[in-house]
Amino acid sequence: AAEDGLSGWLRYAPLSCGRSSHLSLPQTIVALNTTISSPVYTAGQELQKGLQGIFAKQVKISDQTTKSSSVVVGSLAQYIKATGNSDVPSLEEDGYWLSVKGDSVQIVGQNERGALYGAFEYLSMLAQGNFADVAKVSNPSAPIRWTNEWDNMDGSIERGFAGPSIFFANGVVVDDLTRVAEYARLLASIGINGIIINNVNANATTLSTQNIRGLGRVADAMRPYGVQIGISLNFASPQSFGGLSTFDPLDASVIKFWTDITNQIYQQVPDFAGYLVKANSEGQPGPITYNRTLADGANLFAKAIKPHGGIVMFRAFVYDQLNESDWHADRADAAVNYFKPLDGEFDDNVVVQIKYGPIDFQVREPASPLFANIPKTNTAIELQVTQEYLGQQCHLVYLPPLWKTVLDFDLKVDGQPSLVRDIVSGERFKRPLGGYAGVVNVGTNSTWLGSHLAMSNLYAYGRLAWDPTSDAQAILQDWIRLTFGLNRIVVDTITKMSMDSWPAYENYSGNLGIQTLTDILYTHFGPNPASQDDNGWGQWTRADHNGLGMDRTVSNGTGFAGQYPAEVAAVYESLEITPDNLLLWFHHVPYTYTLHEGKTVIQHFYDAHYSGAETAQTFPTLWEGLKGKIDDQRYEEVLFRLKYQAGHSIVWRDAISEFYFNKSSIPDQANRVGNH
Ligand code: GCW
Repeated sequence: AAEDGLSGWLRYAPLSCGRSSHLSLPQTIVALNTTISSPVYTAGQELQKGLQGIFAKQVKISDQTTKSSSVVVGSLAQYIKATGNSDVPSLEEDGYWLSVKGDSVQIVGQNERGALYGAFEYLSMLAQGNFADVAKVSNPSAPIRWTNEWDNMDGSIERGFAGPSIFFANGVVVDDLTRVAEYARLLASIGINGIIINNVNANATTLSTQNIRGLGRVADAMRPYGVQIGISLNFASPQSFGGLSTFDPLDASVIKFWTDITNQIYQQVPDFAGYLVKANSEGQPGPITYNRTLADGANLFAKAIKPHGGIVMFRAFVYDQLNESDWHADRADAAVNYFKPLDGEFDDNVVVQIKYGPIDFQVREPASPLFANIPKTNTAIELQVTQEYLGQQCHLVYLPPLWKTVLDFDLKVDGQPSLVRDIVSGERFKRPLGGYAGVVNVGTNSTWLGSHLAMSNLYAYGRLAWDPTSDAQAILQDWIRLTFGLNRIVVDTITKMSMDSWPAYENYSGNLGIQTLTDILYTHFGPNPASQDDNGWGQWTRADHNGLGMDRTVSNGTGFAGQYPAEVAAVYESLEITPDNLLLWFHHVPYTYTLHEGKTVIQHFYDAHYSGAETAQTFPTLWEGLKGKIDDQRYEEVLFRLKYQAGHSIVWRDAISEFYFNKSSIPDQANRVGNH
């Protein structure tokens, strides 16, 4: 059963008989590339494994096309060569065409990676008991669909909740890369094409000769799945690691250092994807040390890597410590202040990687206004699969509904429709590059993320990066069927819990846009509303005896609302029309302020906390309805976590309610708070 965890949603569990008995399945698998590390070869193996697992049917693999009853998989070029048939719809990079007519199946990728994606799609249909004929083209929304792993060279993982690294231990790349290949398999099955394998708080020793050779081995393990690797860089490496006297990005010796390192990497990893850089942020070194701009810093790497075809993901998460006594100071302003003046100065192989909200992966944030402010720059959105502020995998929180509040948000740049998802795809501003970075932080735990149910977030991350218009619940249900089987009660129960989970977490943590209210100083886990204020981190709530919230208006506050295009800014500037769920993000109001929903702010806090905790109480009971309908091991492991969540939600409820009762001295109309 431990294997069940490792294979995630790629279990290929047997279908109950009735469903497939009359089915005619392909008799042969024709994989149009026999080279062992090629994605098309992998696709052939995967199809064989899938047909064996789902239908107990042994199917031969051949490289010769046959006339009938076969599944043919290959790139467009291989397909045309082998069949002479060029009648395939046009495809974009990494896209595929899937044609199923009974036992005659064609899977043609624009490239080999696309062919593998098509094979996974076909297997996903079969595993879900979907035997319909189809003829469909599927293209990704954006070229960059990467994960970021915050793995340290010593094997620990920053904000990782599933044990130590699968990549590194004791300062070097591990010897046994079995788990790395298995991870690549999962990633490929959801269309992920790149991975940054070390922490953005990067250690220069990743660049040692031994480790660069290690990168070669990691790339070899992931290449059969079409997953290209990249690394995070420490900006000061020329000095701290290379022994130079400087790391000034315009210095000739520094440029040579990075050019040499890049050449060494490409010798080991010819298809290396690129670099990720966190500079001048949270104590990390960067170009500003030398009075150079962030664009100078990004372009340093861009120029070194350009001849090899690589790209640079440059993080927009740059901010400074601030003084809370200044009512105009605002960390949320930082990204636009730093990056807007640089629009147009980044090389064309630089992508600015922007966290979804202006602060830091909170339970609710408005879309980062930076997406609207750098139209001459490639951008990507950074999402977090690892639940840093959202219960750290001890709580079930299905995240796509949260992500969609940002991806589907219309920033109305120049009065034109400007959905965030169309900005990061490159479409809105006609940019050549763009896409998605998801911080995942898988570990050696046999569930990958530390929790079986958390895997829906990883699955959905890939599916949304491929097609952000797809429905969060539909994606979830694909994942449930693939992971736990087709039983209707199982599907309905996990759907209900998951779809209820983010609203519940928001209810029992931070409401109305006040941020998560978790401890922000150390653990980022559990309630600690006081920790937001009285420090320089700038995640302030400004709660006092009369009211709370950050005044971010232009007229009276930090001016942040004015960073949005006019139509959006007008909404956030106005206390009257700001949506309730972002009220306290944009405005400082008394506890007695009446929301659109009719309650006061303080009563909403009380009610939401009781209602959120009540929802979490339903999870273990709902789950108990699945006993015997799924295997005991996963049943017990999930139940354990859901019980913890149910209890912890009460801790949250009481801590937050009492905190604001003590601040405000306003009684709860339902008499639940402050009565002990
Ligand atoms: O919120 C902070 C996290 C850090 C993280 C940082 C970042 C990797 O607490 O752990 O560092 O964000 O995103 O760079």
